[in-house]
Amino acid sequence: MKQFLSVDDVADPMGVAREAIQLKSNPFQYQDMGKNKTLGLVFFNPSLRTRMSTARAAYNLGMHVMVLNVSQDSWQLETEDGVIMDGGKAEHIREAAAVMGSYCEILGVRSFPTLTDREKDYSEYLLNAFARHAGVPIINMESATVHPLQSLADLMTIEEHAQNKRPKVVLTWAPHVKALPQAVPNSFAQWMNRAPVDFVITHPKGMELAPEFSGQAGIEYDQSKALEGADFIYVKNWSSYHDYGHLYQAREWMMSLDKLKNTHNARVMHCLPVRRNVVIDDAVLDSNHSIVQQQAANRVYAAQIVIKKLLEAL
Ligand code: AN0
Ligand code: CP
Repeated sequence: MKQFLSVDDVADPMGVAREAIQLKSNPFQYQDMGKNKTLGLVFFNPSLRTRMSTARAAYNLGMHVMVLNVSQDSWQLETEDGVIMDGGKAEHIREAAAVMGSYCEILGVRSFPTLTDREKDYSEYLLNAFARHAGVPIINMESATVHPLQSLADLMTIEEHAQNKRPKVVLTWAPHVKALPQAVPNSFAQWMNRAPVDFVITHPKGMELAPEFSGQAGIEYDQSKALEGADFIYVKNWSSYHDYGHLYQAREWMMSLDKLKNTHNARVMHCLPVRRNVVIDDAVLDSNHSIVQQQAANRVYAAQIVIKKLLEAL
């Protein structure tokens, strides 16, 4: 694997998820692989899981890790080409990415969308600038449009908990108080469309994801119909793609125990962080239906299999 920007860098998503599950039973099997190699983690936005699980994954492979919080620790970066840099931004992404690449064998980058300029966000200008100028493999730690490390951990978790060969997986929109990116649902849809599952997306009318991500998934606007017979329910808020960045409100879409009644004893998933009693009810998160903790724990092995494959291809 030369880079990990999206599912398109993965030939066999389920195969990689199974390899990650194997790693989990023997996480130090490859502890010499990363000797004298350094992973740089570059954050333009906050993170708990991605930051800690990706570092832990690198440590399991014997690597060193350096973290840079761009907004707090370093210079403000200009990302546009050809501009006169006489404003507040002291350094251009061209130099910054190349310099970071000279210090690290692999770089992870987290950069959320603006949610104001759809064309710019969906061009993935920042992630692509890193990929072009860093000169080393890039790991996407959630970009403007996708979060593939999360989706790989999600697929692992589904594989571990599946009770039948072809589970029904439902991605449901949920309320939130802030306008959030479409990256997690876009990415989840992409990975599910390439997995052996029956995949349905449910959301209020107007909250459709970009068609290049929802792909051939079934869309059902009636949440209770969509949830019938579900084995896995993936709960996530996202802001509007069509009315770009708009915060849609519909409290009745919150996940609650009564919505699980007509499911196949569904497991409930969320990438976290989750706002309790806004997105998912306490009673669900604190019940045996919830596998959010297992999902988060799997982030280590998702990152570890990706870093391992990148190290092997150096
Ligand atoms: C982010 C999002 O929805 O993309 C990160 C999720 C992993 N969530 C929030 O900002 C709350
Ligand atoms: N799920 C996830 O990526 O969490 P963080 O934003 O805390 O990294």
